[in-house]
Amino acid sequence: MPHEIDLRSDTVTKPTPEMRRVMAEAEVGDDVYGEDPTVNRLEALAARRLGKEAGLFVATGTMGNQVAIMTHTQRGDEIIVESDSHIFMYEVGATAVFSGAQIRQVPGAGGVLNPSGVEAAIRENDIHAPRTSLLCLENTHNRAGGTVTPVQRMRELYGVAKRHGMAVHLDGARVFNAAVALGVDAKEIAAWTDSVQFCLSKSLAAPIGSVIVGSKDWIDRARKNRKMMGGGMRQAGIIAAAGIVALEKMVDRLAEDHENARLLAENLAEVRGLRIDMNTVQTNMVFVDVSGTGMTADQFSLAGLEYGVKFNPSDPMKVRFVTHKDVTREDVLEAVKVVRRIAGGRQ
Ligand code: TLP
Repeated sequence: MPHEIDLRSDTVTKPTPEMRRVMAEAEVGDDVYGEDPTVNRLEALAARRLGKEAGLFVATGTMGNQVAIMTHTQRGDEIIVESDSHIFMYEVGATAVFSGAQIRQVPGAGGVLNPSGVEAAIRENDIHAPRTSLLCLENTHNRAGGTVTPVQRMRELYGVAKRHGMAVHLDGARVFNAAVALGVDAKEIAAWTDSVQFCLSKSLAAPIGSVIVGSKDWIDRARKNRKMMGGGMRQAGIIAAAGIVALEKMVDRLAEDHENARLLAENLAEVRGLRIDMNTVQTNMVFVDVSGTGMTADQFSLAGLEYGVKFNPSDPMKVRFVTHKDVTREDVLEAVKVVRRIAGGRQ
């Protein structure tokens, strides 16, 4: 039986041996008292890497985004997000529950928002209108295909938000993928935001956790909101230790995942019945329209499972493949063979 090839998400990455070792040996304390030296080290490192004053370790990307939204908004505010953003699509309506804010969806092109589209959605100062207080960006953009918003566009969007007195939060679950794809330091992306959430547990392969970064004052307030959400963890240095390795050792290798995604996309694009928008293949994701095979995305994914190749349906007719550190070039070529076999089955 060949080994399983898991392309469902980069969230499936296993911690490296070094991560496990530093977890076992981590110096810890009670983080609610601010006394966990390893958490403090991770938060300071994360802030430095993103060019912000302070950081806050949170359990998940969802928690990071929601603590950030809550810290930026008041109840009844409106926030602008890209129509297909993770915050809107996949966070279980949390913005309504925790922040009492309503979401205004603005469509982007390939996940990239247009400054004039954002500006048009900002509410007038009218007695009937909610206050538009926050713009949320997503870089890389998951549902658009792992697409990248260039630094110049981040800057333009930030300019629009600032002209209207709004804050900018970046859902940077995969901001280091964006930085590697753009060939820039992640700081250059983060410069055009007030806060960033990034995940340690996705392409950077840590087992748990995200960090939010921002100004010192903003992080102080976010820390209180995290506590309210039940996210005040105690000897969290055990997991923060792996996060430090993730930031120090796992960023530079992301280019390899991007090459593997490109290789996968180029090969799958040749398979009859499959359609891929190659323009969207910019980082570690490949979205494939399977409608030409006569199968639904669910059926297609189930067929993959039978051959030990896992990938997720993302839409009724689309499947998503994500490359990551536990998938080699050989695995990618093996997955191509399997997918070709499945696609051929109904022709
Ligand atoms: N994304 C997951 C699923 O929830 C879809 C995945 O497999 O890609 N922002 C972005 C852009 C994300 O892609 C995700 C997770 C999150 C936030 C949330 O992170 P977690 O899962 O840690 O809450």
